[in-house]
Amino acid sequence: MLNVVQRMVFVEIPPDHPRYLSLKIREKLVEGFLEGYVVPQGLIAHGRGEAFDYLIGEETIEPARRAMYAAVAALLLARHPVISVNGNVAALAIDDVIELAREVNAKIEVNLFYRTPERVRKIAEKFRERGVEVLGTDDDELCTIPELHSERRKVSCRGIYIADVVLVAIEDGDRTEALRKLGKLVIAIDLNPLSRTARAASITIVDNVVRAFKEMVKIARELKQRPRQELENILHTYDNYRTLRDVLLYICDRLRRLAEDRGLVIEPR
Ligand code: PTJ
Repeated sequence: MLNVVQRMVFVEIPPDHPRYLSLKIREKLVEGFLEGYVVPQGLIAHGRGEAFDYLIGEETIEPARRAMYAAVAALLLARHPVISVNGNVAALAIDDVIELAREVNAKIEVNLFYRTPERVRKIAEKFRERGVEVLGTDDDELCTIPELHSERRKVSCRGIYIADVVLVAIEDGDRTEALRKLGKLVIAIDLNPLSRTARAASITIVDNVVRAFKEMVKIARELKQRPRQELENILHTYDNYRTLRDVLLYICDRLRRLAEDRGLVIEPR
């Protein structure tokens, strides 16, 4: 590990750099990696996410917002809502995860694909520093999801195991399918509309976690004021096929517009 760290190059990113925000987000993940709670595979996953973020224009698009309303309604209506956190999510959105969990009264659970006691402890510590206790640690009572063979099968008996609604983000495909088979409503935040997670989830939010959690906090504050009947209506009229279709059509239209309107050329500033 020391060799890897010694070989890494760090430079100060000037705030006027056109890709400043995106580069700062990368640095958060690299910091998490150096602290030992983000896995190298998480850095690769982020690269894939960045590519899809480019395609949607690095903003929250309408189908994603529609999915967020359904997701927040589901979380508010749930009996046992749980937000699942991995290394990347902890590095990129920890404060907004905490805020959303507060607004919708959800538990937060650490659940890792590359689970090691050390990584679990480090992520739990990040939350503890902010005054929040999380489920899924090695001190917690862990139950097993029989349909899963990866380390993700170990879940908290008080959390994901009994949850009716689970929010996952930056996730590999298997678990969403397994959780759905157990009858849970799964909300996924995933920038790739074609991933197995995106296609297997009950509600798919195709957006960057950096924007999505923040936006969902605002939506939760808005929806909490509405009658239960209205939340049920938002949830029951929601169609995830339509969302995924609209995301793909949005990307197609956007690329066509860029190609046809000379939007591919960057003029000097
Ligand atoms: O911390 P661990 O051990 O649980 O491991 C986490 C990783 C990310 C390594 C693990 O879940 C994994 O391998 O995920 P995948 O299979 O690479 O899938 C990640 C998905 O998240 C891909 O579809 C990416 O496009 C998407 N993604 C990446 N970054 C973001 C994202 N979606 C939303 N916001 C992002 N910032």
